[in-house]
Amino acid sequence: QASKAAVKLTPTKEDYQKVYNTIAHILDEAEEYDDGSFGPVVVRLAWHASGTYDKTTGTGGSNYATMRFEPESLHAANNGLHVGRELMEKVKQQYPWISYGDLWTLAGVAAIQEMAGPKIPWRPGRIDGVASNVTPDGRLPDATQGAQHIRDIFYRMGFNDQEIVALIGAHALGRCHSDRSGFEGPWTFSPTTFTNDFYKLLFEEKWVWKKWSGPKQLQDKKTGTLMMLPTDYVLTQDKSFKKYAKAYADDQDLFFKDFSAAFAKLLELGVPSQQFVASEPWILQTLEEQKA
Ligand code: CCH
Repeated sequence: QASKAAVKLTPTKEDYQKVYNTIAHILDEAEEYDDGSFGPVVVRLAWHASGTYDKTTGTGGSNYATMRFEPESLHAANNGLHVGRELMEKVKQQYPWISYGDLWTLAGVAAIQEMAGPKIPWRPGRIDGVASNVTPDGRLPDATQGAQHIRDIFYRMGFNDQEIVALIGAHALGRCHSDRSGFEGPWTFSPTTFTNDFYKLLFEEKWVWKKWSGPKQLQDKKTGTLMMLPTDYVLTQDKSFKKYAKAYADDQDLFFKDFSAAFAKLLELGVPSQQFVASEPWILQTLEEQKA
């Protein structure tokens, strides 16, 4: 009995690749959901699980997966993420040895890679915390605000302007839901494919304020079907942010490289390095690559 448990105490890279594969298949079982993929909501789960990090106190981040607990699960910023958490519960049942923090961040990696994004280096080592580890409300960005707020929030995590702009490019994926955040609509025409279209559209389209009773958001003048949050639009207005946003609009390879580095860093925030099983992060393979 003891030896059986010991086997699963040291899962290998191959074991995590199996979890990745299970997640990748589940992301696609979404015929009735949004744009046909759970990928975007799972990327958001990984981000909100990690983005609570505060470098000054060393609290928050993906280590303890505290979004499982109230009140963090009920924080307004996390509205709708129960969809992602419930999906991951199915995976957890199949691989009970994985920690929630590892599971959610690995799901973010699988979602980005399976939606044709860059490879995201990742390694396991997060442990499950308890309810008293939950972080206070207000650590995640508020989309109604401006450049100062974005800097306050992301500098607190230890990111610079370039990394901030790269990370927000994840808004190439998914959409806003009026019953979750109050905002409505997708940022791009291909919300289940990872591209640099978010930046291209920011600069190429003319953006006007949407006339509606909901929160202030922008819509593209031409079709009226795409949206930008006030915080997204700031990337074209703030001089330092604009420099990077323009560079990513012009060069998808540069965006992929910088997004990969910043997202990998985000997913490890708050995890004590001695907890990591491997000295260097791993590159896991896409389903497509494994067929070859
Ligand atoms: Fe985001 N995001 N995000 N975001 N986000 C929303 C949806 C997604 C902000 C606000 C919102 C990042 C940064 C920011 C995703 C990934 C990232 C929504 C709509 C709001 C509001 C939620 C809803 O209604 O369902 C703000 C503000 C910032 C920073 O200033 C970063 C960083 C990432 C990841 C690296 C993804 C993906 C979505 C789509 C989710 C879905 O369900 O389709």
